Amino acid sequence: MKKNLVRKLKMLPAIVALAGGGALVAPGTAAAADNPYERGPDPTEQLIESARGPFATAQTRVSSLSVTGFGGGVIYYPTDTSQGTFGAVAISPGFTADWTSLDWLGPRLASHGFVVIGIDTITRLDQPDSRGRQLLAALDYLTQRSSVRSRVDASRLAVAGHSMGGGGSLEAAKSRTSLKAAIPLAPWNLDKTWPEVVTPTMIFGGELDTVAPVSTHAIPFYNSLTNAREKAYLEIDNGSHFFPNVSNTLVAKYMISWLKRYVDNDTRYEQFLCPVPDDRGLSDSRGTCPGS
Ligand code: 9J3
Ligand code: ZN
Repeated sequence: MKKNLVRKLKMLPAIVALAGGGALVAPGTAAAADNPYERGPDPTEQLIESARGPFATAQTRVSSLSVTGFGGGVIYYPTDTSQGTFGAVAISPGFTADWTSLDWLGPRLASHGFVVIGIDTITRLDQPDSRGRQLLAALDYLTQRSSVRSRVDASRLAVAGHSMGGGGSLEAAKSRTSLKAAIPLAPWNLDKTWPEVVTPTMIFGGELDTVAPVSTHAIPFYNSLTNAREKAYLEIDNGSHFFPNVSNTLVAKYMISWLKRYVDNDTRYEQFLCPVPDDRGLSDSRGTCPGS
């Protein structure tokens, strides 16, 4: 189910105004260079949709035996040390799953200039509140004790997760308001109301999810984020509960954009987030962009 044309028509006046002339400022030059957290080249749609971003990456396994508060996992990081530190994101899988269920996201996000820690949970049956605490424990491990701690900016951290891990990412943002971004994917939680979250939050739902139906999970969660500084809801057309478990260009391009915009304060990515995305492949999209 689509709803694209209306938005394109709404943008017509802006297109006409641009075509009508006047000097246009080249994007991403002077103002962007003032941002110390900006990493990588001026983005294009092609860049954020491609299988890999501009940074070479490496990965290192974290044994469950070497950590407390979460179940270990895998760290993915840009190998470049010439540009200062990077922001970071911790990602939790869903009920009964482990990190391998989401591991396509590791190199994909890291290659755009983020340190990623994909976690295994202590047990596969851990509930969302526990997954939220484990995401925070993983971020603390990453920034304080891990072998890549010197590569990470501990003041610019984010969380994400699938299903109960997505519910966990809301729990984490609720309890640690300093987080810069949260991205629940097909989130599942018994708590339906998230007014405590102030972190910019982008929720992905699957249109046909029968495990965490958007009507009782993602959409009420989105609606309840009344105090989030920014929020968005993107619904994968025909998506099942398991859309995050295989490489998905829409998930990647908007996760990258949200992390860039709110972890790196990189306004060069605003163009992909506002107006609210209307790609083919989205059955619904909502957000706090002006006019949305
Ligand atoms: O993490 C998930 O996939 C949660 C969905 C689920 O199985 O909830 C029912 C207990
Ligand atoms: Zn609540």
